[in-house]
Amino acid sequence: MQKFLLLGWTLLVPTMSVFATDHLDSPRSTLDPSADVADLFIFVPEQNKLVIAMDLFTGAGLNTRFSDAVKYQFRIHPFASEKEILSASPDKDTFVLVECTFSLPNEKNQQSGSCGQTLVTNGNKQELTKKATFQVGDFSPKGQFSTAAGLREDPFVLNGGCAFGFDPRCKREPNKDDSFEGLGIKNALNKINTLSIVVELNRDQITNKLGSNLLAFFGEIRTNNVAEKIIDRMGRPEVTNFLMRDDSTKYPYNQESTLAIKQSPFVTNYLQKITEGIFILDTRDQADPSDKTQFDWQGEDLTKLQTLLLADYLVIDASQMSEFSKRPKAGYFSIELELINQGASAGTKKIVAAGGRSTQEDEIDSHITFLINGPKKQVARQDGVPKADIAKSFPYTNAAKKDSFLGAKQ
Ligand SMILES: [Ca+2]
Ligand SMILES: [Ca+2]
Ligand SMILES: [Ca+2]
Repeated sequence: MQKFLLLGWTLLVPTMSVFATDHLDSPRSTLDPSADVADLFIFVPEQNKLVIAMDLFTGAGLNTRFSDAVKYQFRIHPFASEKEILSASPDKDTFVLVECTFSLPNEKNQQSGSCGQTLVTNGNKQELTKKATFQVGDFSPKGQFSTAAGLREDPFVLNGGCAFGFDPRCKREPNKDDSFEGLGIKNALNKINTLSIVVELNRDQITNKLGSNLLAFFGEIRTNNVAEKIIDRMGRPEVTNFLMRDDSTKYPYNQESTLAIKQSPFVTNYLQKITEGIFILDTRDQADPSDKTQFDWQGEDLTKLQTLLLADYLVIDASQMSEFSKRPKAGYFSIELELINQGASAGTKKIVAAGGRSTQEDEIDSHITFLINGPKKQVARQDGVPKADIAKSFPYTNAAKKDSFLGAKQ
């Protein structure tokens, strides 16, 4: 019996670990999944709105609540120009901090939350808006600075077998679009809920205060005390679970300071793991995966890709509307790819891509497309799971599934 239970657990754990883009990847957050960032979003749904959102606790039950022991933080730093995007050097000393905290749930398991917005300039803080307070679970829009948090359906869709190619049905041809229609490829996150925090910011206020439309964005979970120790952090999707993979690398990486990563004593190890992860996907469309001459990521392009992935934040041009596209051309990594393809002239031309990452986007498709294809190939890559329709207005995600397979047990 015990053997059977152990087998069940070892089968479950690897499956859970690919359930979301940053899930179960730091020791503290593994013990307290409500302090585990699973996904992060930033997008411009309409003029003068900048939406930021964070998902936590993939597989949350109907009674799961936020932690009252941590601060949920969003950080938005400006880039002076396109050049600083490629060199991974946003302004470290000026940023907008959106910080959310939650009360201890009462005897009826009700919980309230509050989010504040601050401009930080060389350590000086200026409140941008009065703190928003709300009841967890109330997702009604509230006008300017709409803020909500609670259980939602996970907007992330994935089939790992097709994304990574260990399902033989999903063999990829080098120069042909993937077509896995009719194969019955299933979403591994079907009926999974997450805890979600969503905040609608005044875009013009943010970009005016920061003096730029080009923004770096990341989320952090910090202890709710003066030490403010980082428990988990996230910027780009899949850096830890898909690129780094092993816990001995993911755990310290998740507790690093995002903008000081180049100074980390472990930076060589992080880069080595990221590079191994790049080639696992890049070789997926090769006849001979060991033939290095067939790699699509080579030379200077590869160096730029390594620098950008290590700089673990999302990049957005907030002057542009985010295209709610199901095809990966306008969302995640689109600005970075455009800059890589500009080669030596990078940073001298205005970029066309909008960047960011919206809840509408099929992130896995974006992710495997640029890693398998390299910077040049124009082939549509996918994992065979189409993105479901996601709400296009506040709170930009769908209501929680009441029949989630993890149910109301947590
Ligand atoms: Ca995480
Ligand atoms: Ca390739
Ligand atoms: Ca997909």
